[in-house]
Amino acid sequence: PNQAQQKYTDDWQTLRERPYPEWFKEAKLGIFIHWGLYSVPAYSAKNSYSEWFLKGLQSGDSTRTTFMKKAYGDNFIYNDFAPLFKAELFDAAQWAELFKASGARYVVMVSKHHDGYCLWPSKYARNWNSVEVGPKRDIVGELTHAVKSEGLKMGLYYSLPEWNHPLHRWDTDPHRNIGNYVEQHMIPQFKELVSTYKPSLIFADGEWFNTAEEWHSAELISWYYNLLGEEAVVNNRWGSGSDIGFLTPEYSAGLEAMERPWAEVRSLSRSFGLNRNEGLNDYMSPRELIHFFATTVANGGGLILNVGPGADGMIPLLQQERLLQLGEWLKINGEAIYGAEMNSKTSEKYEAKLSRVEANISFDLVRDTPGHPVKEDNFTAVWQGYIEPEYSETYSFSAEADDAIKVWVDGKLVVDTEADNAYPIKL
Ligand code: FUL
Repeated sequence: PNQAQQKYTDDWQTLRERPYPEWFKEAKLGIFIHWGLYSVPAYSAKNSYSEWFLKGLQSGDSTRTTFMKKAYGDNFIYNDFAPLFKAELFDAAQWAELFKASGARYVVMVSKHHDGYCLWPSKYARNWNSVEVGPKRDIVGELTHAVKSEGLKMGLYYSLPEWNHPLHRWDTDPHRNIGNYVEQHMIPQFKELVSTYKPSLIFADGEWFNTAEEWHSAELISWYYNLLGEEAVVNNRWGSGSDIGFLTPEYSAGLEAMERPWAEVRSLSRSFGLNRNEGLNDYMSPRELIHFFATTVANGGGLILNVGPGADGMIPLLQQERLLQLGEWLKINGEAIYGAEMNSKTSEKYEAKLSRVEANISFDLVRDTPGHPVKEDNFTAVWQGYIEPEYSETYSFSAEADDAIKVWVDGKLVVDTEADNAYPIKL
């Protein structure tokens, strides 16, 4: 390896100071994919993660165990899902085309979730990977190729721990010494994955119970940075003490400016893996999705919006539709979204844009507390300035899913989301 490739060592300070790549800061929207053996039962209680199906069986969660018996019989075990995960409709090019049309600039695929099943032919997961059992295809490879062909960046999610690995049964004893597991299994597997597919982004996960030191995180991150160069970016889930990478709030109740680049992670519903126990009402409406996305960007962040395909490889049509709706919105509003400064406070951003405006503009946000719609003064603002004829601009600001937005120009109500459901807000 030449000197450039050796630029980083496991010194945390240098790793933390490394700049975030421009592509990531500008991207704003990424697509997460949770797809694996858990997509076969695709079932859990509402408000719980279907990709935690194995964990549910291990801990005797009644929704999952009851469903398992009812649908598959008494002697069926989690491993029996592998041959049923056929991916017969999986078309990587179609997925990539959809992701591109959503306006996303990158994709993050779960390459291995906490159940340890790999979507690439890992030699460290014999008979527990998608080439040997299940689809008989290299899913990570196919999707990486298709996503790059669409001009998007490809990222990979990788679960550091596994619930059922013989060297470290995370389900029963998470706090045990994880040294053997990490050194003999996780590090070689991580390096196999990353050196084969060279993802532009790594989303580590499952770090909760152990320190960055125990996970050898600095070693892995520096190795990755040296391999990929400037475009590489990592998230923040590398164990206590790591304090590195873009922040990844998950199903946040309130979004706000943060001290580092960040991306909210969530799906359109309450589960990342497909949960067939959810109904239409559990999914965000197009309006909620757009509000939510605009809020993340207005607060200096981004969104990694998840899809949960079925075991056959089809992305549910409702999810496809939402992605396309967001894409349509971004076609018009993208200018105000992509490249918006990260971490700036909402108000600062408005001021910058509105300095070119000639009109009295006031935004009112009406928070719809059940039964008592209240106007929140916090969110009301009036600007005066000078505007060109034909001037049009798009704004994003903090709002919650049920809020109503009204915009007045020179005292005239021009947008009322309650009344006309209008997107984008154009003046
Ligand atoms: C969490 C995981 O436990 C969830 O299953 C999901 O993968 C989410 C993105 O990260 O921590």
